[in-house]
Amino acid sequence: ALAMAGITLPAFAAKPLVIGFSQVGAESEWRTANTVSIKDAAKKAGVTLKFADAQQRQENQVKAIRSFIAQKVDVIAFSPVVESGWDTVLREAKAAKIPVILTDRDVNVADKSLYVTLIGSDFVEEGRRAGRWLVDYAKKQPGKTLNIVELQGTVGSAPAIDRKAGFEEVIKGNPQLKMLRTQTAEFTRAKGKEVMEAFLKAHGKNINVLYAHNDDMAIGAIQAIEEAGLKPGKDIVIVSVDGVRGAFEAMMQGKLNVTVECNPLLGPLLMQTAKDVVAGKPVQKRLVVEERVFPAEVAAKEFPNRKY
Ligand code: GYE
Repeated sequence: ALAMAGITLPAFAAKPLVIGFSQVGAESEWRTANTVSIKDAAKKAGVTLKFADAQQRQENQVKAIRSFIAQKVDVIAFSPVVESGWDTVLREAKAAKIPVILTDRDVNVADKSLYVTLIGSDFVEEGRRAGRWLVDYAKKQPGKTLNIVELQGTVGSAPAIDRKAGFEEVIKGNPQLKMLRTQTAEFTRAKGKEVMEAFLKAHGKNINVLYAHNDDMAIGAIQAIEEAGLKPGKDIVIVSVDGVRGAFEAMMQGKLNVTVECNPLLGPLLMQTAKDVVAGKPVQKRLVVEERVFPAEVAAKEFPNRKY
């Protein structure tokens, strides 16, 4: 009937694109928003999404990728929990001629042809932005030394490595800023609270600043600070990354001083890129998303506009 009406459908219309996606886990508000974005975008784009949650374990991601290869999906996409250890499984995907798209986090492989592109943020720049905010803050109290504690993300993950490096680059050589302690809290609220408790026990009122690699750890730490009888955002200045709703709520309560945005809404760009790759269109090796810095002063005004 369509043909009689003069309508022809392209041959591939009947066969939807199949993407196998291996997600890191559900460790943070950011991650949840990222998962929702990818699932929604797949639905809207008519893509069949095979979604696997790795529960923060690389071995689960490797298994998921191997299963996607066995199922002959059209595209494999994943957010690598850590940077290293991907060469073998990515070579297997390449041998099976299945293109690989990285989302959010980078891998450390010698052969860059093992993946098509990385869609995500510039984490080094996020770390620099956090550092620059703190340098400006320190300028307002000349002569005062600020002792910093740092909560790192997942050990070996791109955002933990890069956010640390970017921050250090900016504060290095500043005589007012001194790193007291740095430790991982795995990007979770529970760990953020636990590690902050240990920092407080060891250093108490000597801590002036907390730099957390994500909002969730900052929010966990805020609880620890309050339980220790101190005022988060005042007695201890808090700088974090992501810009999730929970961070805006904390800023509006005066408990968080600034969050550096990291955009999790990568779904639409992933679907478009996957389609382009399968259609043989050239794509850039790196697709970076635009981000801002939100100090507490603008939190109430920006809150209604936030999408995650
Ligand atoms: O900042 C953190 C999440 O890889 C950018 O992972 C992502 C990070 C994000 O757990 O909240």
